Amino acid sequence: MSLDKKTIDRAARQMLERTRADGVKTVWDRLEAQQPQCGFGLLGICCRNCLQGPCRINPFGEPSRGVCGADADTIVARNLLRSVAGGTSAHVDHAYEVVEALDKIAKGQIDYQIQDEHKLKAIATKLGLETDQKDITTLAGEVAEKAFESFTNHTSETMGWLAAWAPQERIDTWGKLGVLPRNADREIREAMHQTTMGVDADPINLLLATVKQGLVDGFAGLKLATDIQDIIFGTPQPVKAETNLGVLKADHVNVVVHGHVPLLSEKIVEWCRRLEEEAKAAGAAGINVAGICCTGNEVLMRQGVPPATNFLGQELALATGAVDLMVVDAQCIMPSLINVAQCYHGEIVTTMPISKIPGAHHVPFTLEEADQQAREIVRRAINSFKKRDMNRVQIPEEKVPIVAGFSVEAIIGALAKINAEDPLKPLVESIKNGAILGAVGTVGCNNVKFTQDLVHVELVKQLIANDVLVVATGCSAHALGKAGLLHPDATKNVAGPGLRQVLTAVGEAAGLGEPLPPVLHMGSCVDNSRIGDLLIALADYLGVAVKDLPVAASAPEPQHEKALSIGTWAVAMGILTHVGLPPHVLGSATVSGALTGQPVESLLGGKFYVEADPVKAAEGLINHLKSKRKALGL
Ligand code: BF8
Ligand code: SF4
Repeated sequence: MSLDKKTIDRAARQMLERTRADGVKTVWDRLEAQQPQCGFGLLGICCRNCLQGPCRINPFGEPSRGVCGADADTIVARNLLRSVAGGTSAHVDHAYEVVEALDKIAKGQIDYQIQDEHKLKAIATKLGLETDQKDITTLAGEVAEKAFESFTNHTSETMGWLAAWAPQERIDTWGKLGVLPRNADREIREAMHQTTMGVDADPINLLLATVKQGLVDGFAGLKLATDIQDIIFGTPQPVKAETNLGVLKADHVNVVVHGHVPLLSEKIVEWCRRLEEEAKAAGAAGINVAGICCTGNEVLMRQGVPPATNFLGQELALATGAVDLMVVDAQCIMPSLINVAQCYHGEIVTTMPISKIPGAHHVPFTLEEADQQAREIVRRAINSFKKRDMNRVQIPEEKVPIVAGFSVEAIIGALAKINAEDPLKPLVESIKNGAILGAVGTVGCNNVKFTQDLVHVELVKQLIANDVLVVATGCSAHALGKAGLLHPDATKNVAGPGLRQVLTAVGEAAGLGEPLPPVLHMGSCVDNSRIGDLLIALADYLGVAVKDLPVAASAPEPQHEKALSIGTWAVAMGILTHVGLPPHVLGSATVSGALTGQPVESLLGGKFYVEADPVKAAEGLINHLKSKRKALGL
């Protein structure tokens, strides 16, 4: 495969030339080695759910049933439900950890603080808790208790975090379909039960259970994690930084945080700052910390830490020979990091009991001893710096300025500078008068089956040129940042005239001296909840349902099960959700037809839309926004 086919990122290309010259294998080589990938797996018609299997369905004839009699529809729907439950469990487990931290803060057991008391009170109020005359730690304990109930309880009532935040119209819709979740643990357990041998064979019933998982993901995963993280670490505000491998510094100790849960990365950032002098004593100019994947987004939003790269660049960061230590928690971490680090330099440190890699150094990170462990990890990085061979350091020059940190609170804050009484009005007016055609959230991963970042970037360029406001999270936000689209210059040079005029007016009113970027970086993948919050607020303001807004979602290069669970939540919210490639469902016309058309669209208002070509996808999304505008009489 030529380098041009592998990535559009120039820094990544430079590193790929290096790994090729050195004979170091990367994710692209391993994809090639996997060819041809199994057709049964791709179509989703392989079942390994019992020991009578594995069973494979012949898509062109016989056998049309597995040993137990399950047909392609059943097998595909079961596999999909398990994948979505996998993604959901990752987000819920993440959320659980931060709730546990809040609970321990309330009990005075750990050295983390509550940074946003205002948000704590707002959330407590929404949950129906009395906030007057309560001290902050008491209230934090009560909020944690409510959050725990959304994970586990012994009633059959609707999950509290959903009941408190979902619009009534949605709750009614989901109620009629019987998909309102009770609590996260029960629903995830039930999905495993429902899909085990000899339980559910009805593909539509299995799809409804998948929708339920999407709701667990959206409310007990994404929303709960974001809410509690904002309470503990602060609600993000716009911040300037730079991105791409050029943020690594040859003369500094380079520490990279990679993974998802900011409980670890925040402490690492803190200790990188505190141990500057030790690094200088070791001959470095200081300590430079950079991020990869979503924990990178978390510390970018709140600490201004520069993101080094996104999912597909993780091995290439090590190939610079300049990363002294990469510390990881969970999710999206390639086991291959060890081999690349062994060839170039750097130590990989794992930190979680559920996420170990042979060859990595393991420091069991706990909330109770977070400071000691973070200090130990940063000291290991300083030691590793001493062993670095400077002759083998090769850092690409690419680094691109970005603006990130657009929480809903930050967006409303900027809009309030135009209209303090009624902050949403300027945005809604701009949508109504057509200056802004609508909004698209681009989210999710890189997938090595695509040229890295290509679909994200080309799709978004088309959208903003056509006056579509884009909000972005996850590895999509990284891709757009590297391409210069998270910067005011892109408003001047790429955005259409209507969008440019609105973003310039808001930027000036907010005293920024420049326009807002045409793509608003809203955070990590769990922060997709921020997009949900914004849409709920907009729909409420307009007195319509979220499904009627001129908006859409897109995961241009999805790879992870989490992208599937997030996409399912978006569709359940009533949003058209574009994916650059379909999940493994094409072996069932019933399942793939339902997801991309009926009955999903008529039942929920949203559906999936599959298109690999970014220009065609942009066209499809723009047509969708126009049809929604028309239906609203705009
Ligand atoms: O949670 S976008 S590749 S890093 S799964 Fe993973 Fe996908 Fe990146 Fe973030 Ni999200
Ligand atoms: Fe085969 Fe049925 Fe067992 Fe699946 S559950 S492996 S289809 S016998």
